[in-house]
Amino acid sequence: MFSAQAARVLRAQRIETPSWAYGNSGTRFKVFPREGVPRTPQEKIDDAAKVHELTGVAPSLALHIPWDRVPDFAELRRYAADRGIALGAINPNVFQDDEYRYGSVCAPDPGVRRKAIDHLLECVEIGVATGSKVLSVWLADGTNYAGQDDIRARQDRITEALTEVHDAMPRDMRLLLEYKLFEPHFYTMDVPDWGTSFAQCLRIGERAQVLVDTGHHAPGTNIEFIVAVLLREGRLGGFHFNSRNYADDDLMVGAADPFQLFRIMHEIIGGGGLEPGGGVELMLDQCHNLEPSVPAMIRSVMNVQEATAKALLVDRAALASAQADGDLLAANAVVTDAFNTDVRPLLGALREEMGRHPDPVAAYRESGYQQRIEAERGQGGMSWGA
Ligand code: LRH
Ligand code: MN
Ligand code: MN
Repeated sequence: MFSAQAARVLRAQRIETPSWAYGNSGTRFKVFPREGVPRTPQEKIDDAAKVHELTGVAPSLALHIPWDRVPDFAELRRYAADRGIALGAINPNVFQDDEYRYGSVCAPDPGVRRKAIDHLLECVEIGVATGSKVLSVWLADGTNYAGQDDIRARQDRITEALTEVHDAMPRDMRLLLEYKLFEPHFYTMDVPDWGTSFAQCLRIGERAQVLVDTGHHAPGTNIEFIVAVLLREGRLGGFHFNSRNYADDDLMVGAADPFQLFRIMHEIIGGGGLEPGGGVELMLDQCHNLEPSVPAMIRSVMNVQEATAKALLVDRAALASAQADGDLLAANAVVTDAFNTDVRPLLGALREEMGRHPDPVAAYRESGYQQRIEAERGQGGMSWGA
């Protein structure tokens, strides 16, 4: 049984799905189009609403601009609200225009930097119209060769640009700065790791925090350690959850290494990140190259829920006492016992209490939604990045 406290946390948990995961995606070798993929941002909202209807814990959708550009964002917000969906993080895109060849806010050319900053400022405005409280900034900026540009000057340019954006945000909006070790650049990325993001956030302002995309680290990086340290500093803004076997694979969260996801949730809970007002955004950032997106999203949301439920089962009193006694085997057993518990029946019961089907994937199959969208939308859906 879950404790009353654990059940409360699970009921209150919110997992945000990304608009781009509902579109077609693939690799640079091939995008295999799928049937039933959304043709418009509105249809992405329809799919997100289905995921929320069946899981009960995914009530918001992150947008990527300009991929999700519409003439009237206030109207899109109303369209979403009518379907029980809020518009979540706004992800500006400063990596796909020809001008960004040598970077966006880090570019040596001040005109290019201005263009990038203006886009970020426009995204703040869009966020005001959509009711979004998070601006998720990922910079593709970097260099490919030693000496290509001045590393420290580029850091200064980030601080200058993002301070301007930060100061233009309404008081209740946060700027989350995402880091990525490599790609698209292969000598330096300008924000390659949590240390750089953290150092920038300290200079940018109080409402700047670090965004951890689980696929953006060197193999073997201890992500939960990063989580613990950032939470302690009050600078863990949130996650882009996904799974990776090699690099930025963007596979379904919890697929490749459910134990890592559990360890991350254990640290988030330990640091108070899931308490009311804890401020840690649990967002997914995935691509579905082969599998249909809606059931894959449902599965992903369930994977995060399962990892959370297991982390909530950790007997923290027993853990603290084993740690105080220096009994590392007992301490480790407390953690692994929780991980090895099958929480699926408990979560099924909780969903029933919340008026949902205990098995959202089965409910999706029974709903006929997939057949309906395939018939209605055919193969002409939107692609990732367009
Ligand atoms: C970069 C990234 C970033 C982008 C998204 C599409 O690899 O993780 O979050 O916005 O992919
Ligand atoms: Mn990401
Ligand atoms: Mn990524």
